[in-house]
Amino acid sequence: MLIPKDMFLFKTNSFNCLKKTLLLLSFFLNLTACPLNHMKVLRTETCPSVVELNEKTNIQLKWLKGPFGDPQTDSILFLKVLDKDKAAKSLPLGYHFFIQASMGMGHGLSDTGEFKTTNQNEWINDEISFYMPGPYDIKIYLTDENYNELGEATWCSVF
Ligand SMILES: [Cu+2]
Repeated sequence: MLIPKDMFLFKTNSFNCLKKTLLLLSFFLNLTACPLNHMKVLRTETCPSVVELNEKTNIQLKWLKGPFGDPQTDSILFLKVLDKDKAAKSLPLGYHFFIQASMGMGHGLSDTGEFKTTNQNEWINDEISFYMPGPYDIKIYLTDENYNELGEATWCSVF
């Protein structure tokens, strides 16, 4: 079973990041409403470059295309798996990444696509599509071969 524990908790690991987050929070709070608990979700207009999934795993993130707020246009997300010291590492065969996104008005993604890998280190999902532009809480999570959740990261993104 997939249990989205700590689903909305984003782990900030530096004071600067926290400061930036709070600044952005206060600036955008009344302009755009992100759906979830504002104090726990990193607010950024762009995707963070590295997020922590669990105590042993970070992932480097990069949108190769998008994100586009248009269900007709696929967005492409690249992931690279890093260890706790941010050095590249490979995951066991059978592990999977998934993406979820939610908007305050109560909908998710138009298409979650599928993360694919050939080396268990770099993954790409070229079929992600969003229904519309605006503020989203975006979550990436990792499971083992039996779909037990092993870690996750959530951030808020406005596009
Ligand atoms: Cu919407």
